[in-house]
Amino acid sequence: MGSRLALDDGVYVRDSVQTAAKILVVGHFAVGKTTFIGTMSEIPPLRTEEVMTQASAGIDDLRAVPGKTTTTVAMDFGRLTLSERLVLYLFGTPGQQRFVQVWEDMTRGALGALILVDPQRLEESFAIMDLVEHYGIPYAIAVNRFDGTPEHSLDEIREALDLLPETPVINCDARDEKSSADSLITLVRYLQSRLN
Ligand SMILES: Nc1nc2c(ncn2[C@@H]2O[C@H](COP(=O)(O)OP(=O)(O)O)[C@@H](O)[C@H]2O)c(=O)[nH]1
Ligand SMILES: [Mg+2]
Repeated sequence: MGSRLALDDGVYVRDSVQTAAKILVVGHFAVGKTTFIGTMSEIPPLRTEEVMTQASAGIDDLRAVPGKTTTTVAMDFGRLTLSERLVLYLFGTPGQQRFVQVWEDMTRGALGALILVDPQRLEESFAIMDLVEHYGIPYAIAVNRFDGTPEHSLDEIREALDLLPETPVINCDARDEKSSADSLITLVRYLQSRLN
């Protein structure tokens, strides 16, 4: 009965699932983390956003995103059953420096990270990459191209971010289910290849 329910409404994890992996979805302010987890999660995503306060003045640069009035203070959370046997728990983690304690907690037990980058604001991704590397978490780069963004090739982005040759770099539209799923699959394959 339980498994029938699970397949019917997707609320419960299927009986066949053997592995649950904790994956971080990280990136600088307004790069698309909440959108990505909202697109991918099969359960209603948990969001903790609040109207930006004085604390974020000067840290969250709103000039690049007019109309954005909230910022994620803690995290987004979602779940995705990737195959019969593998379920991913997605944790969207803010990059702002004032959330260092959140990072300490979030990185514990994380298998890998998907780092979302905006090609127009690449320099803002360095601090995030430093944090992920500091915690020793393997990662893939998902290039979230916002409308009107000039085309940079993935090789140009790889060079600008000074990535290792094996680090996966993929295009990703966080609003699109297939595109977002492809980037997660790329990350999971990379993580698996490191285990072999
Ligand atoms: N064009 C485009 N806009 C996006 C994409 N992903 C997110 N957005 C928009 O960018 C803004 C910031 O996204 P959000 O998910 O809140 O960013 P977060 O701060 O990283 O959680 C929102 O208005 C989204 O609708 C994308 O892939 N392409
Ligand atoms: Mg957010």
